[in-house]
Amino acid sequence: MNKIIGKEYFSEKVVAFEIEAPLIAKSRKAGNFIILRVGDKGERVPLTIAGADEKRGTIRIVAQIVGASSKKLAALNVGDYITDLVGPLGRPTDIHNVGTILACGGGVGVAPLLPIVEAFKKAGNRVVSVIAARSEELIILKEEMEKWSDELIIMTDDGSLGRKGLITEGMKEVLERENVDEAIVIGPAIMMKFAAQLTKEYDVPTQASLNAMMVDGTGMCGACRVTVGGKTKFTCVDGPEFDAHQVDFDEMMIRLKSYVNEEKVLND
Ligand SMILES: Cc1cc2nc3c(=O)[nH]c(=O)nc-3n(C[C@@H](O)[C@H](O)[C@H](O)COP(=O)(O)OP(=O)(O)OC[C@H]3O[C@@H](n4cnc5c(N)ncnc54)[C@H](O)[C@@H]3O)c2cc1C
Ligand code: FES
Repeated sequence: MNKIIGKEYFSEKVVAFEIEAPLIAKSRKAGNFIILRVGDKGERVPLTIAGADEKRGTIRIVAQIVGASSKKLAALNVGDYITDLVGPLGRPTDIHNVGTILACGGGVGVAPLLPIVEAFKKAGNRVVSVIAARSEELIILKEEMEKWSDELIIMTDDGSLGRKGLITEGMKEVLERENVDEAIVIGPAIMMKFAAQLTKEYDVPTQASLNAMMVDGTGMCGACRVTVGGKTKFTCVDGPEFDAHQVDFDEMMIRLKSYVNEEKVLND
C-alpha cells in the first residue's frame, strides 16, 4: 500500500499524483515506469515515473483520465492508498552526450518525456523540445519543459497556444534549420508513427517510448508484445523505448484497440 501525498489537476482530464514509494524514488532512472492497481480486483495500469523526490521518498505520476481504471485512480485523494504499486520497471533511457537532441511529446506523452529531457540536458546536450496537444488546456508541464530545454516549441491543433499545427510541423522546422544528432518521440501511437517517418527522412536516429497494454510487467504474459524490425519484443522488459524507425506502429494501433468494447461496457 502506497500513500498519496499530493494531487494536482493539470487539466480536467489530466491528474498528477505524488505517492510515497521511497525505494522506487531512490532507484528509478529516466524512462522507468511503474504498474499500479486500484482495488483488489483492479486492472494493472502502467504509468511512467514522471519525477521523484528522493528526500521525501516520493514519486510523481501523471495520468490521463481515459477509461475505467484511470477514473478510479483519479477519484483517489491525498491520504488515500494505492492498493499495490511495483517498479521501477523497464529499461532506462540510454542517456549520453551526443550533441543536439530533438525531444518530442504529444498529449500526456510530455509526462514521460520530462525526466528524459532533464537527464539529456544534465548530460551536456543541447535539447530542443517540441510539445503538442489538441488545445492550450491539454498542454502539460510547460514550465518544467522550458526549464530543461534550450528551446521549447509549442504546437496546438487549434492554435490556442504556441503555433497552429501538428507536432511534425514544429519538428520539421528544427530538422530543416540545424543538425540534430538524435530524437526521442513519446505520445499517441499515430503521432509517433508520423514523427518517426519524418526523422527517417532526415536520417536522424530516433527512439520511441511505446505505450503498449501491459499485465504482468515481467515478460511472461505477452500482453505488451510489439514487432520491432520484424521481431517480437515485449515492451515491459525489452522497452519501453525502441528504434522508432523499426517499430510496426500499425500493428501496435490495432492491438491498442483490442478492448475498446470491454472499456465501453465498464465506462457505461
Ligand atoms: C512511454 C509512454 C508512457 C506513457 N505514460 C503515460 C502516463 O504516465 N500517463 C498517461 O496517462 N499516459 C501515458 N502514456 C499515454 C499517452 O501518451 C497516450 O498515447 C495518450 O493516449 C495520448 O493521448 P492524447 O489524447 O493526449 O493525444 P492527442 O491530443 O490525441 O495528440 C497529441 C498531439 O500528437 C500529434 N498528433 C496526433 N496525431 C498526429 C498525426 N496523425 N500526425 C502527426 N502528429 C499527430 C498532434 O500534434 C497532437 O496535438 C504514455 C505513453 C507512452 C508512449
Ligand atoms: S506485460 Fe506481460 S509480457 Fe509485458
